[in-house]
Amino acid sequence: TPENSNQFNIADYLIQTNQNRLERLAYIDDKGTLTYAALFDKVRCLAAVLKQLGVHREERVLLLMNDCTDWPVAFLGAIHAGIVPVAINTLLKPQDYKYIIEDSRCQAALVSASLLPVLTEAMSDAEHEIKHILVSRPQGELSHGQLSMDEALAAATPCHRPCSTKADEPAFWLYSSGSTGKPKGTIHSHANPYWTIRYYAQDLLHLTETDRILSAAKLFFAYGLGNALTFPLGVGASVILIEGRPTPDAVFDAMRRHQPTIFCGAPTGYAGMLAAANTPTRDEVQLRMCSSAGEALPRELGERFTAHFGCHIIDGIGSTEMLHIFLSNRPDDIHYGTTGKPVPGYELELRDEQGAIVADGEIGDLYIKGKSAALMYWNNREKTRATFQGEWTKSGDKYSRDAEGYYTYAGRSDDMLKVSGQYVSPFEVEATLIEHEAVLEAAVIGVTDSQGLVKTRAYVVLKESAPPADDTLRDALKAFVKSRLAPHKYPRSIEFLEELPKTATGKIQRFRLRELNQH
Ligand code: 3SK
Repeated sequence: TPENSNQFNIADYLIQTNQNRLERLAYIDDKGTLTYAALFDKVRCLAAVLKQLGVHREERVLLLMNDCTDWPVAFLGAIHAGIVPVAINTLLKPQDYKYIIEDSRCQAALVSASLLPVLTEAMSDAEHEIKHILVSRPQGELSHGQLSMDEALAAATPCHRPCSTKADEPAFWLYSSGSTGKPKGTIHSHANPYWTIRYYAQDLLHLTETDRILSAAKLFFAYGLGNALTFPLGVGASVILIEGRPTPDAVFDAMRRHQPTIFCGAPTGYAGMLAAANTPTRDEVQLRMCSSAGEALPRELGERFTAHFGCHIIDGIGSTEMLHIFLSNRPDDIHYGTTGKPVPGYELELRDEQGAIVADGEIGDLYIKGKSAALMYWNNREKTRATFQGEWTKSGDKYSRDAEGYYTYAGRSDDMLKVSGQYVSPFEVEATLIEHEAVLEAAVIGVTDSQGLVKTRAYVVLKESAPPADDTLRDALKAFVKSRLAPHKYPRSIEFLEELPKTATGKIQRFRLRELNQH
């Protein structure tokens, strides 16, 4: 392990950890199941396929795949060979993929058949060539340069020797978005998942091999990657994967069919589950515990969920930069409305603008010290320095701590909004809205709804030539944003104004817009 050796390969570690569980079920997806033995055989074959294609240690491969059993095969197979998977969001637009292809300079791509068209469009425009494409679950004929992942695995001789990587060597990347600029390739080492398994999955959640885990958060999110890959494999548990959108119906269907003991989601998803018409009763499911992250869990929502299902939601906060959760409630110490206390293994500080530690009850910027911090952002020294400050990582969140040591969320220190568990940059949405022919100016803020959850609201000033300011135009503007940005970024409500409140120097006064929503 990274505790006693500098040589460490996280894929090999997960394989060795489960040698006495080879006949147990590792994954269940919409199409079938994989035992641990079958998973590891495919991982070793995938490592062989990539090497055979000429991909070398330390080179990147794009992983653009819906949640299915091929995802952990691709991720761990690459890592086993010392090749670095770049796991990316499946809901982005061609221009986003073009940027990531050029930024990461990946040599190969592992892609779901349904995502091939968007990837192909991005590739046709990109100034870097992806040489090989492995298609998961192809439908019909493949083009030149594309291989069926299944066929390639079937033809391969498994590679039994893992690449002898170092604990601190880059193992995989995730992309992290900020309020300005392009998403940042966040580089994680082989050791990082080991620490999150130990500190959070084992010591805090007490996951065991008897658990069956269902995560609404997809595997390409850091939250989902821990929930549905490194944690379960770290303890020998089983995972249920949903390939499509994790709507309440899809989640309930998976719960009724496969009876997870642990469910991981975000607050907006929990609110949707409780509001649904067909919410299962507590006796129809076998949940023993749930986890929440992505946005603060309102107290009332946590209490209502527990009253219905009879189990707790363990609310915590993590980040792509820290890989997983570093501040959390504990199964035996739930304080709904707070994010709990630091996960043992992590140290937290709340600092004022001069860097001094704030007193209890005061709001400060959250800094984290812990072993799972990313190595750096790729090709971005300025943002690397601003975020990874020696042993401390700046989270970008504001918190206060009470006298008993419980932390309460107080918003972001940048302008980012967290909506349905995902980041939204108000500037990106504003820049897109003003590309619409009817829009003169736009300002986007977060508004808290009746359940305590943040939704984006756009304030729009129309051009004189614009059509009437009505619901038809509102729908058209929402559709316009959805057509250009990832779907979670569209404004949930739009208000029309004669002008935006501005300072004498022309800066939009967002606080005045926020005041419009304080009743
Ligand atoms: O959103 C979070 O709180 C989170 C949790 C775990 C891993 C990554 C993130 C962003």
